Amino acid sequence: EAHTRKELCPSVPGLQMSCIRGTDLFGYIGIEAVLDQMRCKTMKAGFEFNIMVVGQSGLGKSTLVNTLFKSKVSRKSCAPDYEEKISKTVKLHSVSHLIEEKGVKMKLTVIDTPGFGDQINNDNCWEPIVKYVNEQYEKYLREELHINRKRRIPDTRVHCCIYFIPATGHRLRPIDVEFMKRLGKIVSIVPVIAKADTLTIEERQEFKERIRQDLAANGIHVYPQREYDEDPEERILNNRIRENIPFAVVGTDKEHQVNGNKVLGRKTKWGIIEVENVAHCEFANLRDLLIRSHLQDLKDVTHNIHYETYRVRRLNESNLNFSELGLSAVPLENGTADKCESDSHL
Ligand SMILES: Nc1nc2c(ncn2[C@@H]2O[C@H](COP(=O)(O)OP(=O)(O)OP(=O)(O)O)[C@@H](O)[C@H]2O)c(=O)[nH]1
Ligand SMILES: [Mg+2]
Repeated sequence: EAHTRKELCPSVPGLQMSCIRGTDLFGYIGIEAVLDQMRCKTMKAGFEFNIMVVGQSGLGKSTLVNTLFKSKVSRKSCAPDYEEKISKTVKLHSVSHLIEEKGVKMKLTVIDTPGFGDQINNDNCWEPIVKYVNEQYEKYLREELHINRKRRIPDTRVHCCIYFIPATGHRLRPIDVEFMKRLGKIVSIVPVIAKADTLTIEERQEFKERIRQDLAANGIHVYPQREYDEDPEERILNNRIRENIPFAVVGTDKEHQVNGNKVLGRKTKWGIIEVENVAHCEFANLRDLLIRSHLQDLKDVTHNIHYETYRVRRLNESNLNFSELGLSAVPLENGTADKCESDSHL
């Protein structure tokens, strides 16, 4: 009893709660087994991860996504036909794949945005993208508000948007600023310097520094955002990522022999650029952020911050008038989501 700490529960005023630590217990209870139960459930159900790539044509978007997931999850453009070449608008294209690794199933959806920034006049070329992102929130909101809710609402919300900055070595271009300013408010943006093998190490460092200055000067918030760090430990980890952003990446779909090992790389006349070698480029940092350390956080931020902001705005707008939200199972109007070309490879 002497060890039992009594404190007030901050979330419920007046309620007293005692805190009993492991060392104070008479014996083993087995609470920790809940972790195995969660693991089992996640393994059975699998999870969804939706990633969007944005950037001018030919910056290596498809190659990078294929490199990230070590498979052909995004089709590389091979000599687009004339029709495609002169496409006047940004057309969204989503492809889903079921990837399984050690029994864990992930439904990966890659949303490609061909045509972004490819026109002579790029005014408002972000609009179809903003529209798509919001439509996925709207879809989710409608599902949530249904009286008979699905046990698991299909999640098509964009969990992460990789924005490709061309390796010019100068600064951010107006189109980069305009896009990230708008999209940064509704989705988690991870900017990358595309085809970084075209810059020297000094050029790369200076370019990165200038981009960070431009992001700060224009009030652009990219992932991971400082205000959403949950504790000091996470802040230290995320500060390290923030100091390094944007990652200078290189993509490839070819393997080469280096010292007897097969490595993913780009073969040039003067040597092989190994994409996963941190001495060569920052692809590994990007992969670790998106998949190995922050995948769940990206999903949480999407749900708790971006979707929540949308939800609050929508419900305030409609003043809880559910019929206005179209809850009589009316399909979405003007939805690019529904119109958007969608292949499934499940
Ligand atoms: N030097 C260099 N070339 C790359 C890199 N990544 C891709 N490429 C090459 O760039 C060309 C275009 O790559 P894609 O991945 O099709 O580019 P994309 O951005 O998907 O192009 P669109 O689908 O037309 O928008 C291909 O020839 C790739 O081999 C890279 O990191 N460095
Ligand atoms: Mg492509």
